[in-house]
Amino acid sequence: MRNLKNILVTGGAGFIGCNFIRLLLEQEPAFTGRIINLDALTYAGNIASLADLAGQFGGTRYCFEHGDICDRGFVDALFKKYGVDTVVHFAAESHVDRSIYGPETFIKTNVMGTFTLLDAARNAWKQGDGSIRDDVLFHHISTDEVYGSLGETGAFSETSPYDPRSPYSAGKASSDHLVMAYHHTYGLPITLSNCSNNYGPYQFPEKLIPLMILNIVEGKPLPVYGDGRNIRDWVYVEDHNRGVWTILHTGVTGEKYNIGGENEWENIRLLHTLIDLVSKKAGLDPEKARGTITFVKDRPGHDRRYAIDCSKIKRELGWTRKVGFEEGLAKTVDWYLANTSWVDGIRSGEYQRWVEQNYGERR
Ligand code: NAD
Ligand code: TDX
Repeated sequence: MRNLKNILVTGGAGFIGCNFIRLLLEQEPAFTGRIINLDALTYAGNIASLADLAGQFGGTRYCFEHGDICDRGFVDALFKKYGVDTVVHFAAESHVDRSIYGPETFIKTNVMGTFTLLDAARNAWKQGDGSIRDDVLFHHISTDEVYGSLGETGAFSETSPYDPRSPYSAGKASSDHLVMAYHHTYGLPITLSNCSNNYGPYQFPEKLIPLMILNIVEGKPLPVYGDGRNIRDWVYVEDHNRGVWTILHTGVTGEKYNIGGENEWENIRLLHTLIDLVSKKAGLDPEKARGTITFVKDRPGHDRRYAIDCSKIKRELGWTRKVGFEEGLAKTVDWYLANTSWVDGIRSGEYQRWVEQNYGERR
């Protein structure tokens, strides 16, 4: 069992990262250490997602550092300033459509940013004899998309070959290889997890589930790519983060673990389920919403099906999912219906203006 004291969480202002920080500070009494949240506050980062926690734990158990993971001097200084012994690396450009429109940022952040963090960790954790401390850990968060696209049957296991097909997944695949290379070449203590599609509170409303929830409420068109029969394996964000926490504690150094929901849905079927749920909760007519479903041009290189075989983490580390899809979707819809100011802040540009006034235009 590792004893984690000073955890550098990168991308902690994003969807999964902010839920991870909440999980540790609010729900894990076993965690008594400190979290340093390093985030560049790109369009996807929202420090408002953690405003209440900053008030409660700020300065002692939670610190926010605004900066770029590609900035080596800045990252080196953070390792020194906080005596970082653990890195949980969420920071990334994460939206496949944006990677098709503009791949360069994806390569910078996802590949060069990961390299910069790995090399800074190697340097900070090096001992006098050149070896690396064994009481430290670099955990890398990755995705099922590195494995490519499945046919009608089968699931990705940890030994499935890598076959990324978008600039996003190619960058994530490169970062996974760098993490493994730093372990094998330099002895950096690492663990790695590849997770399927997450859903839950605080997800930026460009991703399928929050986008559809908000568009249903607002009576806007519901854009379905291609024939709508692509399949994703959905896991509630808290279950993913519990898996990460389990790996941090008990995962074997040098190993990778798949995390998934064992919960496959065709996009179009999921959309009909969301229409029923949102309409019921918001008092809307589901048939009217169904009339706004719009089949649009397909995403180039659109992966047909993802499914994760997560038997390794279940068998070896005892992780299991706690939140069923019906419960998770209901919680998610409730959260978006209740937190309209969080959504409005993003959509109105007000939040971005606030970031620029308070933090300057770093990126
Ligand atoms: P997100 O886009 O919501 O958040 C990413 C965060 O990283 C943001 O806060 C952003 O400001 C920050 N960031 C981006 N570039 C940065 C940089 N150069 N320096 C510092 N911070 C930077 O993403 P997410 O959905 O929370 O995903 C988090 C991680 O999980 C990513 O590595 C992603 O590949 C992986 N992942 C996501 C999913 C999913 O379904 N969302 C599934 C599997 C894996
Ligand atoms: O408007 C839409 N219409 C649509 O049909 C959007 C935004 C998406 N889709 C489809 C594309 C996918 O088949 O829905 C599916 C899910 O799309 P996204 O939410 O963009 O997720 P995906 O491309 O599957 O990638 C996600 O899961 C793996 C995350 O964004 C990644 O960061 C993660 O690694």
